Amino acid sequence: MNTFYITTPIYYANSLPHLGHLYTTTVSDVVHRYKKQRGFETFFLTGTDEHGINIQRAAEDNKRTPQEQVDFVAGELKKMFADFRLDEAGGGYDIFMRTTNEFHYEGVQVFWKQMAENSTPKGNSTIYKDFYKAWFCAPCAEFKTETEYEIREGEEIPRCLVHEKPLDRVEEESYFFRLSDYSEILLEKIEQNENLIRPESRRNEIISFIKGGLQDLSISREKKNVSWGIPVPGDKDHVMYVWVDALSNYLTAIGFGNKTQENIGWEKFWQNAHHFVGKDILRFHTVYWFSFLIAAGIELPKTVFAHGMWLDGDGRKMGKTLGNIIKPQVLHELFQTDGLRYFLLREMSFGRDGKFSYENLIERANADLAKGLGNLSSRTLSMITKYRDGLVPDGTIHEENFIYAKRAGVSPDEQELVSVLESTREEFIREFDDFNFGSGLEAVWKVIARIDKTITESAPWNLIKDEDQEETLNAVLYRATETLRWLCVLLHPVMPESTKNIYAQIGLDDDISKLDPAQLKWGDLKPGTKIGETAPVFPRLDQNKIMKAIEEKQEEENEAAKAAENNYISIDDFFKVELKVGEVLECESVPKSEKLLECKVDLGEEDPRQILAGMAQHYSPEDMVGKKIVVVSNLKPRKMMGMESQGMICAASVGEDDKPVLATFLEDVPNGARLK
Ligand code: ME8
Repeated sequence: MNTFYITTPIYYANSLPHLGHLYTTTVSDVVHRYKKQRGFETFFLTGTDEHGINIQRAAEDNKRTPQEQVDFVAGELKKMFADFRLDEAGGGYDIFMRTTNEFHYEGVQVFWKQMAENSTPKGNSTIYKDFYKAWFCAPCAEFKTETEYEIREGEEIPRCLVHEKPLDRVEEESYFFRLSDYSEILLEKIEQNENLIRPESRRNEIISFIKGGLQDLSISREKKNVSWGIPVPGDKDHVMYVWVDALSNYLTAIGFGNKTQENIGWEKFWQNAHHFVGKDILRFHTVYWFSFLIAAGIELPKTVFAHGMWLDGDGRKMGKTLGNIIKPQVLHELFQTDGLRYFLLREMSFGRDGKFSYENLIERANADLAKGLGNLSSRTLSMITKYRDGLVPDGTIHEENFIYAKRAGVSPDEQELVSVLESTREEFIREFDDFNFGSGLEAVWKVIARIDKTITESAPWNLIKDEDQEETLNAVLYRATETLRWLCVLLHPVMPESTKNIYAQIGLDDDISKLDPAQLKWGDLKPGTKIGETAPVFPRLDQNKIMKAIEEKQEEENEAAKAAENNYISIDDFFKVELKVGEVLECESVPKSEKLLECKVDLGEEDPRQILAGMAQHYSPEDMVGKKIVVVSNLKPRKMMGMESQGMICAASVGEDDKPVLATFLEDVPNGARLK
């Protein structure tokens, strides 16, 4: 069986996912499902890029450890993928790769060693150690040359032209990859194979970049400066440059250099590997990645396809830097997943930039889906229910009835439609094989329009009244239903749920995800098939209502942002803290501790709680007993001096020595009452 390996970038675990991440993963998912239908043994990778200074800083900003930071973002991304059925359970990716996986550490080290052991095409050592002085942009994860930064008036530290943030000065020992020795071989490989880098315009950019001259690349950082990374083999003072670590994930995930993933069989998939990336990271995926692979003696992937960027209404790249992102949660709450998938593939020509607008999304969903495919499906199937007792009729028109068919504007020759469908299928396959999704879909929608037109013009609601038109009506209904079956198979990778739904409504129950469009045969829909229960598949979207909901969400967010700026918390945040009235039943000093008192506190629960309080210098155990106090009752239990504390007693902290003054009540209150 032929294999097909498709990858998305692994996304940085420093910030929350947005439409851009959803986009690349959705398109890859479509290709993955399409190739599966075509009979390929597929493997689909997505995941998170979890090392480097970027992540380390995000963790510091968020007061998390780096591990907590990457766990958090990986969790959010997985949730998003599950929402859009891009995860394993939804039939999507085969692996959610994380570069903090143990097996990745192993594999990358093997990869590094393999590069280091070989010499360059010019016979030099591939990796060497030197001293490095340069400006580094953490958000770009890239060293910057003079043309890539600016020094503003009155400032000494240059700023990156992309992010306009001050750069980091790096002056340290570093391992270098001898990239300058790879120009010729890179050009040769890229020029020989026009599919290696796509689209052509991007390929040309990379060719001129290489022709402009390549400089050796620093591929490590001193551990004392960047601690969150994978160690360089044999040198514990250095960690790998994050891009060496990140790019190698495409190999380690499928078993290169490690036992854990070995059974996937990396060589079998690697021989037909395709990387889908945004144009922002094409240079890394071609110039650097190709050179690393050549150095390690590993074949290049078959294609690196750089798609364009989603832009906001002002034509600016949507992303975390500008903060002008479209949130996947909003899309998930307000739109149907299949409608969004269709829009993403149809609206933006793969390889070019596209402007995102909710209005366009709504318009497409209404015009192409609700009124287009959805309407075709519901009108056809409901006519079968109404006029033919829910049984798909035989569509043959006998010669003696040709005359009636012609009179109704229906061609007696079924073959005309069959050949249109067959050539549409060829076109669709050609375009999808070539990753031109928009054109493939456009071809299909022409067929939808054609069938719609036949129905409207032949007016089955009139044909039913005319006995002579029985066969004409049967033909119209059969042809529409059989076409619908073809459309379901063709469109399945793009709209997996809705096509399954329509397919079941036609009354068919085979697994559509395994039907190869190339094998579709006209007539396989048997007359007499009992159609299933019919229901609308694509809802009509109310633009005003949706835009209002989006505005409201935006307002909520703005308010939350304002509150955060003022250090306010929301009422929901406050209610996360459970404050309760407690009564101290017993109290003792904790041996060997100057500060701690061990209290048994009644919170109105079955058993009193053991709570440790750092008050021994100001309250004696006798002072405490019998007091009504305020307790944080849902604080995670923690250990102090080897004893567990199951809550926290609230007190004001007064004066220079932070003297605790217990919070208590003027009136009698029952134990366990909640403070609000
Ligand atoms: O670059 N439009 O991660 P990243 C379309 N960790 N796609 C967009 C987009 C937009 N406006 N913004 C982002 C990294 N993307 C590295 C990759 S791979 C070994 C390491 C998508 O979180 C697009 O696929 O910055 C882009 O290339 C990727 O997100 C960048 O994700």
